[in-house]
Amino acid sequence: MLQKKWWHEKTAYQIYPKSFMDANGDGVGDLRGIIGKLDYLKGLGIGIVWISPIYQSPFVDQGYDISDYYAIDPAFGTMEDMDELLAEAKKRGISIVMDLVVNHCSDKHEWFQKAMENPFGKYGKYFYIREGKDGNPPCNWRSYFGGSAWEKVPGYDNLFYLHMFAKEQPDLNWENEEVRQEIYKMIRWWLEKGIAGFRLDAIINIKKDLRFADFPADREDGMCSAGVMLEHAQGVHEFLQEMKREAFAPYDAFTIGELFDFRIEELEQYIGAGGCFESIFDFAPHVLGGTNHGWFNRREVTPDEFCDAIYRSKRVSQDIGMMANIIENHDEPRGVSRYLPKDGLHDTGKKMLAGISLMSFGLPFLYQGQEIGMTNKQFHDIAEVDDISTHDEYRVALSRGVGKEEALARVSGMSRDNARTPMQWSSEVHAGFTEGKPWLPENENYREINVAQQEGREDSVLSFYKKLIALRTDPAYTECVVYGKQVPVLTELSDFMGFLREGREKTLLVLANYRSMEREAVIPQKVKKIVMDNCEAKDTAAHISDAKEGSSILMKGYQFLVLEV
Ligand code: TEU
Repeated sequence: MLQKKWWHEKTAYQIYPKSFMDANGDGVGDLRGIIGKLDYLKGLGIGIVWISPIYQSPFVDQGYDISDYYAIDPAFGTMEDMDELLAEAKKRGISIVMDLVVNHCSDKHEWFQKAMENPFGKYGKYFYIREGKDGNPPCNWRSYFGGSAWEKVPGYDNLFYLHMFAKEQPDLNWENEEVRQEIYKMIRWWLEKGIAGFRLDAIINIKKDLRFADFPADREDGMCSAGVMLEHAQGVHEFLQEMKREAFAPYDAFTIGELFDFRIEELEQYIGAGGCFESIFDFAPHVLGGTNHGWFNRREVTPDEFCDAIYRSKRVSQDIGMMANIIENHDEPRGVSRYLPKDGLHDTGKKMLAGISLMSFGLPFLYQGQEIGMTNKQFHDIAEVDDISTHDEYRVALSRGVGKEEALARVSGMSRDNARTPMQWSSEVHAGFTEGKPWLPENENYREINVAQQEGREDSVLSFYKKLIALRTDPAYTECVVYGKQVPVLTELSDFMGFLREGREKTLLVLANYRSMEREAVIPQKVKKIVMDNCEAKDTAAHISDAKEGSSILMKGYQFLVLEV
């Protein structure tokens, strides 16, 4: 039995601030834009908002390269705007979560600037600076964004600093007590201000394998992926527990870790009672189909794989803690474009996917635009892409002999820019996002897919999300939807997802037909009531609401049902 937490019953929402709402017409989203949309978020039923980085940044990696942790970047507004946002959110019962990017900072951060002036002084020890091998990097680790994870210290022939991401994102040396204390001080400063907590960026990376030694190469470039190094890094929990003790616990902060490459046997240490975080994102479906070679040779994910990944991760996690369910975020393609077969990419299919995500055990975490069913963007030329990671993956594809057009097609599907196009508020110019020129062009389909067009329409994707979210706080269902055990049923059916949510007093049966074909499903327990139906199938409602144990119901293509049994 999980210990209850204040956030368990909430629904969370991620804002990518550059692309959410632009209030001053400069083409970049801002804090005043967010303030103006708080009523919208409240109307949706959102209780927690995570905002991707809004700190001062040169934007080499869109704000994940921070040059001052105590300043708001002018592109987003001022500290006064931030204070107002916190106050206005509070009035509406919305908790604000910030992004904590402390594996690395920006090369424009004062610490790094001073470290480059004197790599052997105090600030040199804030980073990982090592001797190379005759002018070559100290070891063969590949950075996440391509190329060596080591870059030469300017002015030295054989001295390098470590950057697991871009070379403009030098890794902070967590082994240095002084660095850790600086970070904890900064965390406390923000919590003092009244934010509810943090999303912890790439946090597993803070512990390195301190031998800084080569591993077997996994690509023709002779380098090894960062994940290989992380498998050998020992002791991340000591850092994480210390950070919890010194920074988060005194404020009872909400913390949600972004973890890839962690050992599942250690889940308890992350989110169990006494774990270092409150929650972590469930990326089980997102890592499917990946290889060591890059995006260009990723495989498409089948509905069965998608469903199995969810079952598996719930089986392992639900007695330990609550993970956050996502179908997309600012690093991932749009979930509907990725997890729905082509013939399912319509409102019914989108509602089914929403239902699977929100009715599974976990904290629902929506990404801006997901609630209206925003889709991937069509890229016509690599020059239209902003994302640093997509450019690297494109180069990797070319280097493996893939032609230009084909390379673009292959990396487009995974591009992080799919999720970063402006939020589609209306069918007005630039989707109602800005009166200026958007920093990244909007998706061409904004006239068909936008908030204004869906608000107040009973059958819209947006309305379906609202109903799903409301179910979580409906006194009749909350215990069952939030805490009920998730038990798979009808697992013998392919392209089908069926599970029970067994609450103390109520049980819900969730069924999703992941195909365009009609098909039969055998009802394991007598149906008492239809709670949700994405087809609003009045013609068939009677045969479903009366279904007895062991009887079959006919489900339409991509139909999604929540039945009280
Ligand atoms: O992402 C961490 C991370 O591991 C990603 O690089 C991930 O592997 C990749 O995006 C999958 O496509 C975080 C942030 O979410 C991301 O936006 C940043 O670029 C990165 O950290 C560096 O801060």
